[in-house]
Amino acid sequence: MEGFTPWPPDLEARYVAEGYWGASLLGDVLRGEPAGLALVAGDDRLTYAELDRRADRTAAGLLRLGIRRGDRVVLQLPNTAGFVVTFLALVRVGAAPVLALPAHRESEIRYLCELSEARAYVCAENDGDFDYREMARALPVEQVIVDGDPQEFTALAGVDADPVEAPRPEPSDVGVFLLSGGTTGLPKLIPRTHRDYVYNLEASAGVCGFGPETVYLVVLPAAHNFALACPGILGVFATGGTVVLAPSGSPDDAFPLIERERATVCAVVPPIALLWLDAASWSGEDLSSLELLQVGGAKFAAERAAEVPSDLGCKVQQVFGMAEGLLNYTRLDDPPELVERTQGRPLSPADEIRVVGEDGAPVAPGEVGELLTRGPYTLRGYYRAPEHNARSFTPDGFYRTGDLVRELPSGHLVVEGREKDQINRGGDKISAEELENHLLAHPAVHDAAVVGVPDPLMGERTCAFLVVRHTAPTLRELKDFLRARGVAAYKYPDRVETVEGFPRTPVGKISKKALAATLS
Ligand code: OOB
Repeated sequence: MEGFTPWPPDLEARYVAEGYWGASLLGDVLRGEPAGLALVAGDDRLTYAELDRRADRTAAGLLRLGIRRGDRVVLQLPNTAGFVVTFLALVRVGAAPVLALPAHRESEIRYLCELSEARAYVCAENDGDFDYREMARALPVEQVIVDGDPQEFTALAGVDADPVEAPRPEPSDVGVFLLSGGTTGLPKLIPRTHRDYVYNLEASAGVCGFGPETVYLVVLPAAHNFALACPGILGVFATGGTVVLAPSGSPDDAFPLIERERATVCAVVPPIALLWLDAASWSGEDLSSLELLQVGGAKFAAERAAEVPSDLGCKVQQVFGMAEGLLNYTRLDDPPELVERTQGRPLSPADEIRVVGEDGAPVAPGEVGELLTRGPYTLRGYYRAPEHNARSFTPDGFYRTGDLVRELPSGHLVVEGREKDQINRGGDKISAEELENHLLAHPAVHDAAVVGVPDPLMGERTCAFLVVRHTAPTLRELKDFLRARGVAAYKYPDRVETVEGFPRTPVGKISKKALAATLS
């Protein structure tokens, strides 16, 4: 595929020879007993046989609509059976889903459609007051498929036909596009091949002990890498367990489902883990089925991690991952100090890790430096982004994560901070530059600098420092302005501060450290 950077031939040969890359495709991950329960979503309860059949019929329906191997389709659905079925159908056809989050709005979705030259856009009817179909009218795609009342578009329920023989994708094809958290003006697309993503989810399922008895509750958006494949929904399917979809991570939604379905595992971001730790003491639900709480996406404090076994009655696992690839997990048999105080160690023996200083040379063992990595499931380049790739990778193909870490003798990593210009708001990533560009479009804004400020629940919240032309816009006005521009709500600033000018570093760059320091 044009715009995709493959692994060099020597590494490809090695990953195949050593068994990291096999011949399985993402569409073949349904490995449970045909009569076993695969998916619980709202009132839907689908066995493996039923889910398999629905995915096949939807795949045939997509083919009939003219969607083919090698196409891209922007997929934006909440945690519903429709998401799971459509994802499986697309990867079976070999049309790569571009996994948008339900929170994304026109600014993000239009860009994804344009960059990927998507053949189709799949959405729900609405998200609260927001009508996806109205947005879809303005999108540059030939076809819009709606899970629900389609209005003038195509209903997902009608994308249905008798299964037909069709060309299958190759394991080396791009199977799915994930979104990067973003550090530049626009988010990037991460191409994941069938074989690298299958390895990602199968190896993860092994490390996390998933099997036919696993009942996995999904509270994060299913389109997020963590919930999808670490080991996630696909890791459950590959090992024969049951996936239960929840609409959100709030204890009101999640706890009754844990009790009713006897959920054994769940993946959460730290703010959800904190809510659960609080709610467990007063909630009436029976959470005794829970065996493992995976926490990742942002740093989880050691003190809180230590409370999980006593307060929630299950093991905790820290997960330091990224859509770009590399996953670090604390292991189920790691001693408590490692589980509580580290963010895990790499999933694969073939993951290569370097911790480097500003000069690019490795730091002394145990010192803090930037984490660089390459391996059998870490991208070699963002999709159609040559200039950005030149900066994001070393000449020998290591991805520059922008994360500052310390490596322990055991190989476990401790995340110490970040070099990239990004805010991590409770696991949601916000590119400072992207938000600054939106703010600069406001007529009263002369200059903008966006920084993260520490927050006990979210880890960080977003503060926009503005140099204004005349009257300063209020936070309310800024949010309305961003909403009108079609920006996802999680990117709205939490706080706005007006300043005369920005502090600068010796080389003349805005000093975001100094700006952030003015708040404390
Ligand atoms: C996950 O993926 P992304 O792509 O949304 O974000 C990746 C970035 C990392 O580079 C790091 O800055 C941060 O999120 N991060 C963590 C962390 N897990 C991710 N920072 C500190 N501690 C952690 N445990 O966030 C993601 C993907 C797969 C599994 C889990 C998380």
